[in-house]
Amino acid sequence: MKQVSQTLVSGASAVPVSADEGGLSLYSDQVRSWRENGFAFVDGLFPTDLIERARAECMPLFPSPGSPESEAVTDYGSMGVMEFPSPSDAINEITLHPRLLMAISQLLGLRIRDLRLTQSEAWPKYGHTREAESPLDNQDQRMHVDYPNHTLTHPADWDQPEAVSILIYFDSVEECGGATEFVPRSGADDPAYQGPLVRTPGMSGLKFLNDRDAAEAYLREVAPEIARWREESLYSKARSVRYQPGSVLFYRQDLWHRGTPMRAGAVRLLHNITYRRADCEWISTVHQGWAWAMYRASKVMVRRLAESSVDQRCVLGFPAPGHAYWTRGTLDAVRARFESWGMEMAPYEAAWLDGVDEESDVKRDAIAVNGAVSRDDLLRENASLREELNSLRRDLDRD
Ligand SMILES: O=C(O)CCC(=O)C(=O)O
Ligand SMILES: [Fe+2]
Repeated sequence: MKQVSQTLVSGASAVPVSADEGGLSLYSDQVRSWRENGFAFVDGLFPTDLIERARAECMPLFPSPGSPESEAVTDYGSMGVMEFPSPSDAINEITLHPRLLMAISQLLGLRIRDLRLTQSEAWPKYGHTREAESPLDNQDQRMHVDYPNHTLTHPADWDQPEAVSILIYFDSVEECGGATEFVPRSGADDPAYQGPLVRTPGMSGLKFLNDRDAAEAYLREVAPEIARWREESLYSKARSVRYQPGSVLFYRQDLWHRGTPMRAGAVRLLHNITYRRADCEWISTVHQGWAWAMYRASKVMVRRLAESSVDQRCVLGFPAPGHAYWTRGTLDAVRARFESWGMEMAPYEAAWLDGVDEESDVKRDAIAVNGAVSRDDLLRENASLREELNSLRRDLDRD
């Protein structure tokens, strides 16, 4: 069978910072590719030195490739070390980078302040010299979708995307191997994407297995139809990313994809990020929650929050200027908490003053209540008109 999976997709350049594109990050064909085919693979979104800095800050905190400690790493993740807010300033900067936020805002068609961060973790994947010993090994992943451990529900209809999943690479595929594979959605009739997306290990009564060979052998035994469909509609349609330092794969929680084996002795740093729509509360925050880090001696979270822009704070759940949370009391209290860290309260003050000048909340409430009263009146009037009509009909019948 022809393995289309060998097709490497190269990154298409993001909108350069200097270009006069109204501050956008992605071109419209990249947005269209994400919305229709489920992915956009982009280079040049971040400054090169930021990517280099992130790698340099992260790698000393992880086992070196080839070491016995690295051989023992067989699963996803950084064991909490590089979750947001992480000890790497560059990783935190990438997580909240204005160019990234703009790209996500374009993909979801929402204002940046209507996005929420739910995941940010950088982690190393090591190429091992030995074969996978466990069916849970992460080296050669089974084809999967990410939603089952991100949302309490199932992704909404394809045209109503709720979240953007992101992989950022810091190395090159030539050096490391381990190109992520994904299955582009070819249209509304693509057999790979006829929902519900439950024909995968860990779902609908199937055992959870991570390793591709183990997972597919198990499916061939207990659910041969599913195994056949996965072979024909997923694996044989997969494409791989020709990643370079700074490449970004924008995908979705309902896009089929998988990690593939690394070159023995190599290490690849990957940064997973997820943003959701603010109103999709069923998509959980994967980590501890941002406030939990406030007590760390490094003050990494306090500093990050104080120095962030209004939009960056919003994506962490901090109330936007004009939000009902802000009162004279909360403005003063939040200022007292963060003033020595340099938090700029002017935008919140200004919006609050504007709100006080315009119609007050009390007045707005009164209008809403009056609206409801007149709706009731209309219903009553309708009922009495109906009654009148019926009585006229009765009179006519009698005549
Ligand atoms: O390792 C990879 O290339 C893909 C990782 C992945 O699928 C995931 O983190 O959900
Ligand atoms: Fe995944």
